[in-house]
Formats: sequence, C-alpha cells, structure tokens
Amino acid sequence: MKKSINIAVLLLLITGLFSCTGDKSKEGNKGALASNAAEKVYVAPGEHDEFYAFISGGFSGQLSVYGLPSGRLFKVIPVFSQDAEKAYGYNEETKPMLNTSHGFIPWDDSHHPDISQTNGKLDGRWVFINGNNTPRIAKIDLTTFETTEILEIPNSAGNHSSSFVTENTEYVVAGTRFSIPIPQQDIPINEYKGKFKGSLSFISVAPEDGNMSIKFQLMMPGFDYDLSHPGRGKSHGWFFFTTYNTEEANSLLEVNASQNDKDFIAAVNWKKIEEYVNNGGGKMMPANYAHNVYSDETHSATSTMMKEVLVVDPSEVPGAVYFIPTPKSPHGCDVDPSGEYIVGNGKLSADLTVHSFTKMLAAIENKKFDGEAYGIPILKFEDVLAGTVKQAGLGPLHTEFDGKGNAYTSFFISSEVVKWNVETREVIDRQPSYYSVGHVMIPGGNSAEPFGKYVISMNKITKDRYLPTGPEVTQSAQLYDITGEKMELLLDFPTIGEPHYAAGIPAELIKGKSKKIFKLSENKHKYATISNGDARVERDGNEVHIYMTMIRSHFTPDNIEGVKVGDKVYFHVTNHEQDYDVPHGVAMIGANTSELLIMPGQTETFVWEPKQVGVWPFYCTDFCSALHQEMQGYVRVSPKASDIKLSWSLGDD
Ligand code: RUQ
Ligand code: CUA
Repeated sequence: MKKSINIAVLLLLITGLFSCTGDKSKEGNKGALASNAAEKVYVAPGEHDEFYAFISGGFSGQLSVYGLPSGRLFKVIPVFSQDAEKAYGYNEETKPMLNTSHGFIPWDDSHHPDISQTNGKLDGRWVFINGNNTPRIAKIDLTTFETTEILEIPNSAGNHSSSFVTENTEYVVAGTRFSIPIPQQDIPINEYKGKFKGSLSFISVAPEDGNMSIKFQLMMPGFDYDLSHPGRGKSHGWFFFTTYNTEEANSLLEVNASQNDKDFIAAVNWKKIEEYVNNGGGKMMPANYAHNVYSDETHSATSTMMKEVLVVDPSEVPGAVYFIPTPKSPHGCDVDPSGEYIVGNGKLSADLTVHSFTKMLAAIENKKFDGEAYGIPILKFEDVLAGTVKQAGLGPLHTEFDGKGNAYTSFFISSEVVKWNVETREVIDRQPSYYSVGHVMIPGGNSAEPFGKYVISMNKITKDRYLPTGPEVTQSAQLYDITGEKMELLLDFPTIGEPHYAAGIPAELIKGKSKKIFKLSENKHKYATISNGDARVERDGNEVHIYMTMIRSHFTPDNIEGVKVGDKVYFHVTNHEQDYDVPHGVAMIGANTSELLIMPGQTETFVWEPKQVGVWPFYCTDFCSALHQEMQGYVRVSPKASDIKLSWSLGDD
C-alpha cells in the first residue's frame, strides 16, 4: 500500500517534470512585462547594483558574482575547478589549492555558498562553499574575491549538506550525503545496513583570519544527510540536518529509499558536543586529508596533508543529538530568522512540515521519545510539529525568509515559488518559475536579518526561455520583487554552470573593502622581482628560472638566449603596476598550460618545456595600453647539446 503511494508520487514527479516544461504560460509570455518591471531592474550605465549575489556554479565547480537587480555577471571566482582565464589551478602558485588525498583534482561540483556572520548578521568577510564530489569546503576572501583556503573533508562522500555557517561563524558545517564504511575498507556493498556511517563535520573558523580546521566529526547512522541549516537566536547552538534513506538501502534508492513515510531531521546540539570535546571527549582517528591555504603575501598556496581527525560517537554524549520525524524524504532544511521554526521540505510531499524549536525542547525535557535509532532518541512527530502548510504545491525543495514574517518555498514539480506566512502557515501568493525551481535566495536569507526586497529562483530547466544554443541551453535564475503582498516577476538572467544555491548581501557591506592592488613593497613571493635591476635568468641543471617584470608596455627581460630543448623553464613574472585595474597577462607559444593574468603587485609562475629548436615569442594577453601589441619578447631555444650561454636583455638602459 505504502509502496504504491510512493510509486504514484514518483510518477507525479516524472510527469510533473514534463508538464511544467511544456508551453510557456500566459504570464511568462508577456514579453517585456509591464514597463515598471523593466524600470525596477534597470541599472543605468555607470551606476552600481544594490546587492551582490554569489551564485554557485554546480558542475562548473565555481562561484559566480552577479549584481541585483540587474542580473549582470561581474566575475567567475574559480574555486574547485581549473580556470584558464585566471590561471587558477594552472599556475604554480595555485596548483596546491586543488591538492587532495586523491592527488590533484581539478574539478568539483559546488552547491551552497554561505556568507560569514557576526551576531547573526552578514558581516561580509568570507563566502564558504562546498565541493560535493571530492568532499571539500572552500573559503573565498571578500576583499580580493579569491579562493584563499580549501579544506578536504575525510570520512565523507558527496559533501552536500554544507557549507552553512553558525551565527558567529564559529563553525562551517559539512555533512556527508553518501554513507560509507568509516574508515574506508573493502567490504561487500550489501553489508551497507549497519556498517556504513554518515559523518557530520564541524569545522571551526578562526575569528581573526578565518583559518578552518575540523573540530570534530559526528559518526551518525548510515543515512543520507541532505541539507542543513544552523539554529539562530533562541536555537543558536543547534544545527539541523535533513536525512533521507533512513531505510538504509544501497540499491535502487528511488524506490527503496522512498518506503518510510517519514525520514528524520537530525537536531544536533553542537555546543554540547563542543563542551564534550573541550573536556577531552571523542577519539582521534587516523585520516588523510589536504588543507590548502593561499597567502596574499606570498601570492602562493601551500598544501599540508593532515593525519588525524577527532570523531565523536553521538550515543556517548547524552542529550546531544535527536531525530525529528519529517515526512517524505525531506530535502531542504531551513530555519526562520527568529530561530523558532525549522522547515522540512519533503520532496515527495505536497505539504510543508514546520517544526517548533520550543516544542522540541519541551519534548526533550519530558523525555517523550518514540524509540531510538542506533542509540539516538527519536522524538514524536506530533510533539515537535508547529503545523503544516497544506497543499502548498508539489515537490517542495527549499525555503527562504524575508524577515517580515513570510517564507518563500520553491516547488520543483509544480514549478513555482510560494509565499506563506510563517506564523499562520497560510499561503499568500504563488508565482510560476520557468522551470523546475531548485533553490530560492533572499539576500541575508540564512541569517537573523534578511534583506527582503528580492527573491531569486534558481531553475533547473530553461527550455524555451532563451535563444536556443544547440542541445545545451543556458541555466537560469529569475528575480522577483517581494516588497508587496504579491510577488512580481521582474527578470530572467542566465547563469553559469548549474546554479544550486546562492548567497546575497547589500553591496554597501563589502564594496568599500574591495582591494584595488597588491602592494609591490609587501610582495613576499619567493621568486618576486621587486626591482627591475634584479630581473635575470638563472640555470640550475636543466631548470631555467626567469625572473621577469612587466609594466606598460614591456617585459624585462624580453630577449632570452641559451635555453635548450629538454629544459624546464619557469617564468616567474611580477606585475610592477600599482594602479587599479591594470593587470598584464603573459603566454608562451607551446606552453602546456594557460596564460597568466597577473594583478598589480602580484607574482605568478608558469612552466614551459620547449620541445622545438627555434626562436619563440611570448606576449601580453591583456589589452593593457595603446602599446599592448608591442608588449612581447622572444626566447631562443637551442639544441640540447648546444653550448650557447644564458643571456638576456634588460632593455636599452
Ligand atoms: S540542492 S535543488 Cu541544495 Cu544541491 Cu536542492
Ligand atoms: Cu600588458 Cu598588454
């Protein structure tokens, strides 16, 4: 019986997918909409947007920066994937950022950005984002908009319920989607049940420099941990994780993990565990994971392999973890700005489940449990439930809040954004999304103080919304005005990769802190050339190191002789500009890597292994001045056995 219901829901899911992506609805076809919608997104030439939106790139592995309300793209920040435009993962300085226990992994799947907070409010210091595939968490510095730290997460697989921050950025959290044997071992897959575990990692963030380190990992039952959000205000100190596959199936999950009418939200009292750990609790376990840090002083990254991690068995910390039954394979797990309501979006359900933090505490206090799972008490659904939003739509995924008592939930199957009142749980408005919306985002929506002016929906499918571009069409977001009772669709804008989640912040909170140049006098790169007189070429066996500078519009040195086939030539190039927005680039014919794009005051390195005798040019790749085309040079490559001495030109002086 239960099984047939689930199959019916699955069918709905599939048919819903097709029906919602068919014809454009009338509303969607109004062309320019009302002209006042155009005015609301129009940012006049030379004017700035009101908000930054950091939108995850999904399978691009990156994080892109847009302006709202215009939807204009400003920057793609390379995070987990190599990026030839910025030489990230190609130059010698940033290659260590992509080091992992599996070696150099130049790609990942980035899902959930979250901005650092102080006292529950966005502080605009960093954005964190998760790498799903080879579990990692990255930190992006919002003064440079560059990835400055990546921490691999051991004992994890499919790092999906991440990377959300607590209200003082005490922790950024990483929860495993796939349970695995911990420690990894060679065992039959059908021994999954009972043997596989799911880890929830709490990564401390140093208040001064943001340095990340795994404080502890909770070893949880072998469910799938899907999404999470921190408590805030009254529920600060707790973290909530949705789970699915509490059936612990290891095959054909679409049916086998849809058997239980309810899965769980795991409520974790991290303060309690922190105290336990600070008093010596937990066990050190051997592990192997990379911690990669980029320094703005050396303009270089280092990768350190970490050898152990502290694990905590939740059954040994009474009162630290509870399960809250939540219907229908919940996906999103969202906490309202007051910290009282925890919304579980059962993706196979039509209703939304809203839990009450106050009721949860009372149920715990009264020890009203409904059994346990692997030593973790299960609370009674009715005891924790604040109420449900009835028949709000089909396939709820994620909820955001406007800070005015309203919630906005995305419905994947019925392809709409639904506004409802958090206290009364009545539906106020619904607007179609084009099509199949995943996450929604309100700037500050994951904080105690959202900026409830716009919501964006990030859609999984666009079909006919844009000019066709072959079988692969653009991904897309949509912007809605939410200042009135009814939402108003203002804008479609294309996005890079697959936008999963996003984080938004008023531009005022960060734009003044944006770095304009790196000071040459503070450049501590090992191979920096600070004064032109130090520009030189050195040989060390078959390695040749070129200490090169660049300034409008020449390289020093620009003619180099004495390089031989079989040499490994390092171009260490320092940009001597000290003006805003004057990068130079450099590229060498036949170099098996990308160009470099070097910011003022910065040093970067690429390696060239010349294979052919001749005189080979290099040039500046960034149109930097009227004489940019003159910014070029030559390297003479002689046969391996040649005795031509190293020599170079320093210009005319
Ligand atoms: S996911 S569409 Cu956040 Cu990776 Cu829900
Ligand atoms: Cu330097 Cu073009």
